[in-house]
Amino acid sequence: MRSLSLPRRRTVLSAAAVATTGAALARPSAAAAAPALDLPGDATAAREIREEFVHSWEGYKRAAWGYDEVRPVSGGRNDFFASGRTFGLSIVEALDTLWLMELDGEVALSADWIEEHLDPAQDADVQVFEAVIRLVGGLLAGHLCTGRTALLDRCRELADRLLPAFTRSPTGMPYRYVNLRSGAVGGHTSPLAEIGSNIVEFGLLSQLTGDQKYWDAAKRAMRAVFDRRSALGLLGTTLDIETGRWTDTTSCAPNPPVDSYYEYLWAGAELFGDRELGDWYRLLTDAVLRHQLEVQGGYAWYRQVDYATGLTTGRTASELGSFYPGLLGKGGDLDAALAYYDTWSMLLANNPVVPEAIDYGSATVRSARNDLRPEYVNAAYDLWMLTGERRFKETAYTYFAGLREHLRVPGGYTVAEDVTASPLQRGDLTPGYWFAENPKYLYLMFAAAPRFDYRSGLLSTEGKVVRGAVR
Ligand code: DMJ
Repeated sequence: MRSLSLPRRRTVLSAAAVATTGAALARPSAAAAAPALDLPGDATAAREIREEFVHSWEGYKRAAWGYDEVRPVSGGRNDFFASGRTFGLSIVEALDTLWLMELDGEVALSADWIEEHLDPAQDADVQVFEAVIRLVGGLLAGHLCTGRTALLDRCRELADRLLPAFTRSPTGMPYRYVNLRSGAVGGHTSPLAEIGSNIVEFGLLSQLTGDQKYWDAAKRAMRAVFDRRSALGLLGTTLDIETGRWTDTTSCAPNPPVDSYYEYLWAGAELFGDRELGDWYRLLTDAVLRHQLEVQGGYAWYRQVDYATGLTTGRTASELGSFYPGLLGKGGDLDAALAYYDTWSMLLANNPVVPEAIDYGSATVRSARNDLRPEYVNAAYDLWMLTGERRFKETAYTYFAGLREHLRVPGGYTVAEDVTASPLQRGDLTPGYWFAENPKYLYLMFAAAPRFDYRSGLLSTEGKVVRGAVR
């Protein structure tokens, strides 16, 4: 196990944080996250980010057009959902990013491909969660951005084929897999993110079609999870969706595989004005802050605890959990948000490309991979949208520069197998979410994008524009 240098900093009590959490939080400071490089002007940064997006997009088009994902080093392709099947995932993921960046020829090419080739009735067992946030969300965003009704029609057909996962479940919590052709369902042990990250996409679909069934299915699943909280107000990690019993009672928020359940409580309340979802978010978040937040070395972390006792079971921090500062900020816990953002900025300052998971208790690396993930820069975008503070642009640009230096290859951008090796060991995949997320958050921060309403704009967990497209 590789060790990790986690610098300490002086702990300063934050009255607000102590009042709500009982923990001693370091007061967030711009100095703690000071970047090592100069920030170019906004227009220059936006141009650079757009160029890098186009570089990866052209790499995908050259080697893997029409397939789900590109392997940018070997020039190979990856089927994301099912072997031998394609949904053109990267095209669907990229569509609204292309539109925001005003790459209109590419928008037309992509939307045409989707209308002509994307088959939502394939004989494929797809993972419901991934299909909802990536494909349903991508088609919805594509429709909202371009106005093309065929994208909405395709989206509705796909959602109808996913619905048996919800309607055949005795608890309303969805099965993990559904066959798009036969409607056969499978996978009854499911983590919270997969059960409860549907309401943004399904709620929008209900609004756009006037058919309540999508919203009802998503809300019922979210309620079923909330109803199973412990007396402490904590949730576990996985449930048997047939019996309704917990199969893992560890509260691992804000890490995967529960992360976006919490995100969609807030987003559902925000997007649809659903007060119940907002109340659930508040109650569950208060419990996470009270029982899981701790300070080590002057930095804020979230330990894993048993949901019934609150006793510590682990001290892993996953890169996927670095979205949490953004959610905390949007939910009104700005002190806690800034403190956790500082933690991740410190990790970034010490590792130009951060590892996938660490154990902050033992200061060791749990997974040395980097999957080209967007969560840290998603938080930077959220906190910049909330506060307008320049330091979020600075740290976001530091993140961008690290990726450009280490993960850029002639065929686009790639994941890393080992960020602790010297030199860093690259892998061979551009994940579909890259086209939906990392460059979009960065671009929106620097570009003053005319097609995005910065006052009302809202992005899904997969970075899709679900509100604020200006046509
Ligand atoms: C994306 O698919 C989404 O952001 C999801 O919510 C979890 N993370 C991946 C990318 O890391």
